[in-house]
Amino acid sequence: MTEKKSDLKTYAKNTWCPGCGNFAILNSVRKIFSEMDTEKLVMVSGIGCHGKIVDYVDVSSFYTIHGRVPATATGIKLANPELTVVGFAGDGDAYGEGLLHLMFAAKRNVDITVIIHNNRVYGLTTGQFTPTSPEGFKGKSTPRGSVERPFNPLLLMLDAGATFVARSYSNRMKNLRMVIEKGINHRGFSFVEILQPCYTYFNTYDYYNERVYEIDEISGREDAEKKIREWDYSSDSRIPIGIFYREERDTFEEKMLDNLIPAKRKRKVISGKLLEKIV
Ligand SMILES: Cc1ncc(C[n+]2csc(CCOP(=O)(O)OP(=O)(O)O)c2C)c(N)n1
Ligand code: SF4
Ligand SMILES: [Mg+2]
Repeated sequence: MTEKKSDLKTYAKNTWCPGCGNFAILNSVRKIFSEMDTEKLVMVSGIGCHGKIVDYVDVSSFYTIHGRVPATATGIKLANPELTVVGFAGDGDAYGEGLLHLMFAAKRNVDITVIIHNNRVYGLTTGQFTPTSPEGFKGKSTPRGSVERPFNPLLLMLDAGATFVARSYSNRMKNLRMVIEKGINHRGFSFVEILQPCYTYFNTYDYYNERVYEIDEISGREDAEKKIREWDYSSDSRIPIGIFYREERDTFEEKMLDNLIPAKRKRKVISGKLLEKIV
């Protein structure tokens, strides 16, 4: 049965700070999901302010442990490939605690989407630096400024084998919706990073508003890499947003499962007596 719900709001009280970039992501996601068959949708979230998004959208969801969004989403997709699985992870969550999970999901080309709420700070734990905080970032754990250079997650994803690599900015609503929608519709592993200012611990609105610009979709890996390298998460250069890379490739579950749907497989019913014997 096809199920469509109109606004997808829930009873949960929203506890994000006023001005948080997460609101724009939430609104886009609600709009996109309300056009889809919500019965076949599953949201998976990590731990952090971003993770609360699953409380605010009336769709089946799984609140997983820190950094394990790609692993949990992969498990759900493998159990039932008929589901559309969309993960929501933080930058600390996906690039810190769970980086290898993210890279292996990209390598396998599982047909899931992972949306990163990249505020470049640990928001929920009140302002520590993350792998994409700029050099010199002053926060709770780096009061004199971080001495580490950030890495570029889009480059990592391209190299790991993601077949859809995109970035958007929460303050560019049209682009945000377009990129998320195309990421979800892509067959294969979709990596969508959203620059999402944390109003309270790292207010980057002015910085992004001055630098962000939209690109036309790029064709070819070399040009994608060149464009991705334009901004290194520290420099004062312009910041491209849009779809950098898209490729068609067989998915992990297509190759592994050969049209089998494990969730629909008949299981042997264990009788009470047998169970007693086992126990
Ligand atoms: C294994 C593990 N380490 C640390 C924590 C504590 N912790 C909870 S949320 C969080 C930071 C989350 O930051 P991020 O993923 O960037 O999400 P944001 O709050 O910025 O949305 C940390 C370190 C935890 N829950 N589990
Ligand atoms: S701490 Fe930052 S990321 Fe978390 S809700 Fe507040 S503004 Fe948003
Ligand atoms: Mg964060």
